[in-house]
Amino acid sequence: MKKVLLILIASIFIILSGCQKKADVIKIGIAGPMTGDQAKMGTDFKNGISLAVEEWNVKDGVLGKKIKVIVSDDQHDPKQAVSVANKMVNDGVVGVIGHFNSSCSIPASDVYNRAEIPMITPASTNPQLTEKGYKGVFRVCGRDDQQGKVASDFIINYLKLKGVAILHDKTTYGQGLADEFKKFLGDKVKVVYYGGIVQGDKDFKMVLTAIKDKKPELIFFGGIYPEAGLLVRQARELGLTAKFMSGDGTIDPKFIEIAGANAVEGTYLTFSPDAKNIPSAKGFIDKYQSRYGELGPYSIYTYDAINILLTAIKEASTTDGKTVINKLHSMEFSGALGKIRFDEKGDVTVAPYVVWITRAGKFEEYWKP
Ligand code: ABU
Repeated sequence: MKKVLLILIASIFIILSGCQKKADVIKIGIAGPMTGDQAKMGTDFKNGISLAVEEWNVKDGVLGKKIKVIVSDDQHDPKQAVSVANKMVNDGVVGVIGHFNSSCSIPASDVYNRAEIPMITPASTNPQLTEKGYKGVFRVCGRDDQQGKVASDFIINYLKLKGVAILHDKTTYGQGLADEFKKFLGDKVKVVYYGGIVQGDKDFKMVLTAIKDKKPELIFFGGIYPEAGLLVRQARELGLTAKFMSGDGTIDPKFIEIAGANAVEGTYLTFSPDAKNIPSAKGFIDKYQSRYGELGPYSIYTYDAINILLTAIKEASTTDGKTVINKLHSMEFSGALGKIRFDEKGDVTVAPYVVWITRAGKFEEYWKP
């Protein structure tokens, strides 16, 4: 009898200490392409998150509990994104930073919305994400209707071009951005070619030859750096001298590396203004560079995104999803990027886009509307 009692007490102790252990951490999910051809973006996400979480955990985490990050690889595949979203929810995350690709963020947002937990994407720019009416969906980047407008203003008012070709990678982001760009060109610029390529393909010479025949002054590409780099390289190999322009999905040194320094010289892209000129970003950038090397385009957005989420949890004094979401809507956050506030849709209230140029193997801010 005594033995049975001892076993019972020991079992209760083990169960209680297990519960105690579970409750000792607050889990935050991070999702993006951690492997594959867009893994650089996932790495940038993880680096930004690590710096932020370290800073919180050194000060005892949030609500007196250490923060534990659950990293999920969606492989930039929408189905995989839904699968990892469900897994993170089942694992008990109280919020998610991600995903990178709009094609992943949009279907995954259904899962987070059902679970009533907030998601903040650092990088998904397709307008549909915050047009679905989900109260818990936020982004710290801008939108492709804003980005496409700036790109078209640049073509119409600065370059004063008359004919362009438009290509996209048939993804939610790539085609969405290409279509916004086309919409804002209106009848001011003739679109001499419009078409899609397949993400993951390596040889674009057939489509580029068809474009060459149409003699565009510029090729606009909606897509990500692996394909953008190959398009620029192969266009130049075919003797296609048209200017090249793309969006924020291409601002990464990998784009320059894939295209080659000569071919990529003078290409344009739209992105937000250089974070290196933002005084509040200096501390983060110095720390990031000393640990990881060159700053990735979305590292600082990821850093601010998780800091916003943790600040909301702290200010709300709870991890309850609905309460944290309400807090995210009402608060103003001072981060590395400056002041950030969300509108009723979950978009940032200020999202300036500018045009960048590639010069001597580096990206430089070039033109602002
Ligand atoms: N905004 C750049 C690429 C990520 C996405 O929106 O799909």
